[in-house]
Amino acid sequence: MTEQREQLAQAATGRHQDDDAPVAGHQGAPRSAHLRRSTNESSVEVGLNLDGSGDSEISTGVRFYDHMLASLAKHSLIDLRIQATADVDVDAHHTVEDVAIVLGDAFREALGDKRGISRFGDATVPLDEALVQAVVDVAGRPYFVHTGEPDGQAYVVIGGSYTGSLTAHVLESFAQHSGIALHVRVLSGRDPHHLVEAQFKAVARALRSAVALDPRVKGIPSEKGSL
Ligand SMILES: [Mn+2]
Repeated sequence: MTEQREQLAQAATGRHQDDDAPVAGHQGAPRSAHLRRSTNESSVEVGLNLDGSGDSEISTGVRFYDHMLASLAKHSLIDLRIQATADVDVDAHHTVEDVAIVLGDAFREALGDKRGISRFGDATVPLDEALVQAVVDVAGRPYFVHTGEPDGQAYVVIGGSYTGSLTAHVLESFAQHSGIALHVRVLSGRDPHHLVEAQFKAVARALRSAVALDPRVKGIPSEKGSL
């Protein structure tokens, strides 16, 4: 399998500076990334701005996934531009996974050295009967814990092509490639659509807190000195 990733643009601020140097956001430059990845199975392009307002323009060929990614953008305040073409005639799986991979790579790229960020985020979000808690540590060490989906959720098909098992797969791929520790606990819920959407919204709100620039944070928020 060939893989080509091209970095088209990046926010080139806030890196290789002293710990007390101003962070990117404080200088007014957006923390952003634009990545492209092509394989024999998919072609994915992601533009991302952490300092956005939740705008999105998303086309993956899997409409329910578009809906989830738009929700992720809206509630994280991260602007997202995602274009993907893939073998959806085979299955939605490659599309969904590969978009999550590039999204994670773009997220990590946009964060740079993580200077000035809050680092942790914790959100509990309801969607009618569904309730989900997401906790994030933008630690540079990938980890994913996923609990609580009701029996059968993994096997439901939503919108004709999105299989329930993809939710955990997306979140794990994103955590691995963005370098975050991500815990997602489904606390309650019944409707398959709500169960997925509440997870994306909870993750969005946790990410929003974690990547927020805190003016009281001096440099990189780690005793170790790097994340
Ligand atoms: Mn919905």
